[in-house]
Amino acid sequence: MSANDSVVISGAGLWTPEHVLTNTELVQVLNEYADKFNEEHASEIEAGTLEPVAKSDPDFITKASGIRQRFVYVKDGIMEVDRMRPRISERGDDELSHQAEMAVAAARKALAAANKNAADIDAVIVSCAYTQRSYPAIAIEVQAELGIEGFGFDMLVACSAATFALHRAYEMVKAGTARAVLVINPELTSPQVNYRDRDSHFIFGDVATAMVVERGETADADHVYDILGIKAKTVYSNNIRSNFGYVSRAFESDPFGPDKLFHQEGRKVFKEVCPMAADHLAAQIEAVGADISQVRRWWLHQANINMNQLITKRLLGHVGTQDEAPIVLDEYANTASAGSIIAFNLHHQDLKSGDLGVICSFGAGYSIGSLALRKR
Ligand code: CO8
Repeated sequence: MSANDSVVISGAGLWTPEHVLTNTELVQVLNEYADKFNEEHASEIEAGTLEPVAKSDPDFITKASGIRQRFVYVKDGIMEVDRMRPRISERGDDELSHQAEMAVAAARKALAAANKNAADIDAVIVSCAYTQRSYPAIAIEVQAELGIEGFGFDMLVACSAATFALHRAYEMVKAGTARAVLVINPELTSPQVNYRDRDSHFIFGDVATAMVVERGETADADHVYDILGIKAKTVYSNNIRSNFGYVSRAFESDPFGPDKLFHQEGRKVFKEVCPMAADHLAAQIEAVGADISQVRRWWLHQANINMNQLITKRLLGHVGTQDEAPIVLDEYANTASAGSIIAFNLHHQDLKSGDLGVICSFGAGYSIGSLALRKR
């Protein structure tokens, strides 16, 4: 492939919130809530008409997931037993929205890494698990804040939002409908986390990532990756679900009840998604004419360390090392679609010219998205 017809990732950016929430802190507030709730409802629980709130355990969390802490956009409110949700200040229509602020911070870093400015970009895609409103699109607000001409739009594909948006950017640049595209993933997950549910209170963290996709011939950054191939797959599953949406207002049920927050059948997800992801990755490598043993780095989705170990074992015949398949979820937790992009951000500069790497996401939908890359 010559520089003339290649499409590349030429810059990546990562914005990390300043607030850390440890497993111990999360468990402390959940267990305090459980004691309070169970005491207040002792008679119903004893009569068998109400389930007690189950307590959590920091050792379980680390062992079951590999997560040790997460970053949150706003910590205030989460640790209050009578609230247990972030206290995010509502902003006026003429102020930059929270999610756009996160997005802009990551986008500026990606633009700097790609050696590009606003005038070089023709399109902005904001792609993540949730947008804080439906319209105007967050991407258009980001576009205005950065002074970019052209167009922007939002995309939602849960855990695969980042990879699927990179696919669209690749296609736009390849088709010539945009010279360069800014793909941004402001993952503000904490407002959707049920901090009262031990099965899921530890899973998510907040972050924003961004990437610049452009034509090979215009790229002049220090670290440029040719996109050799892209691959996507979706299979409908209810095992990871949130029923929150604009229709919630019209239902008779609580618009913020447990089913309107993130919930999942974690064990089923683990069992079903791991083989799908391993097969997908093998097919992605084969499709670009390479062999698994030639892949220098795997930037995998970051939901659970045991999942990543199982997938790399199946692919490589051994559990991938930190050098082969870096883990970032111990520090960041699951950041929805941004996980594999965080891994890329933190672990790509050491690759040498000609080295192959793969970005891959897997999760809700189910959805799997990958990109095979070669360092220039
Ligand atoms: N403390 C103590 N015990 C616990 C806890 C806890 N916190 N949680 C569960 N237990 C108990 C269970 O109740 C169960 O008890 P019992 O045996 O008596 O029933 C026991 O521990 C074992 O539970 P599990 O079988 O559920 O434990 P696992 O070993 O399977 O670990 C995991 C649970 C970590 C959830 C694991 O199954 C997992 O990671 N699965 C993969 C899930 C996954 O990857 N999901 C993707 C979700 S992300 C995504 O798709 C993006 C969505 C959009 C973003 C949303 C943003 C908010």
